[in-house]
Amino acid sequence: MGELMTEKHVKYILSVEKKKDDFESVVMEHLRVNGAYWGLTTLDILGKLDAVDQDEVVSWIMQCQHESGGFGGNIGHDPHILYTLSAIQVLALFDKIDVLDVENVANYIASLQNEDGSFSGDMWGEIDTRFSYIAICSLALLHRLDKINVERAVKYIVSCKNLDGGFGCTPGAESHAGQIFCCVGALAITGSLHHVDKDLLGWWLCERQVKSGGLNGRPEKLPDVCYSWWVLSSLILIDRVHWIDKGKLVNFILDCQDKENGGISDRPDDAVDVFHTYFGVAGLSLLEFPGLKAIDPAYALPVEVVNRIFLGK
Ligand code: GRG
Repeated sequence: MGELMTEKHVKYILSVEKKKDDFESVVMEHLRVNGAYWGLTTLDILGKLDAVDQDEVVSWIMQCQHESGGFGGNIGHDPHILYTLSAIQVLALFDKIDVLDVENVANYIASLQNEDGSFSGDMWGEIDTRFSYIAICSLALLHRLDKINVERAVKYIVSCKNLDGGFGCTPGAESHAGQIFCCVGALAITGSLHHVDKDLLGWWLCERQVKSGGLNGRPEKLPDVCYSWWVLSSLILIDRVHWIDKGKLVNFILDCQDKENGGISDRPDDAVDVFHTYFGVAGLSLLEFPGLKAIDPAYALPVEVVNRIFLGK
């Protein structure tokens, strides 16, 4: 088995946090709350979350909240459900969900549910099963699933199921591994996995593994480290992860490391970024790579954080 450059990845994540005006930082400006979730969860899985100043992070996250209860991607940005989940997840990492006005946040999320059970991402109304997952995951973490109509939310997700066993972003849309994670994750959280044809979906998902050992997101596409998360977590949730070659996938992820400066890229020899570093490390955690904390495949948070929230330990 190859080596995971843990110290270098920690250094890389910490250096990205400090840079404010290089190209990547400017491009990431509106996604900063998502970036915080990716970077901090990576540090936690690597056992290095204490390398950051938690009070500083929590105070900044809270400044990204809008009076509606939702969070923007950065201070002064409009709220969106995408950043709201990341903000809750970051607070969960630090065991700080109690700084939230939970009622206000839960009301914001519930206000985005539509008549047919689907969710919009924000006030402008785009609908996508990503937002269904985010609403369900966020409200579950806040213990406020009772704020929405779960039955209709599940019915909408099931209406996005395709003949190949996969799921798309809206009814009739092509199956895509990212959307499959969202739909399977939401069905798992709501105890509704009986709606999934596990053998059919498992077959589609394990077909995502290509010769190099990496996974793609749909047929005929290139492999990308991020699908190590979207595909693997789904396979684990439907109990079919033994259908792929885990060793080959581990090697593919390790080959995507920048062994000198840290960070992980989408494919070997490409430029690294925080998104792929997170999904590479999270994928290795799902593959039970030695030395990493376990991550929960439905909540995308370390298992110990999920246990603290749901089991109080
Ligand atoms: C908490 C982990 C977590 C997620 C929150 C935002 C979200 C919920 C889920 C996103 C799911 C998704 C759609 C992932 C796919 C991301 C991606 C790499 C899209 C690229 O799509 P294409 O079509 O790429 O550009 P391909 O690989 O098909 O060529």
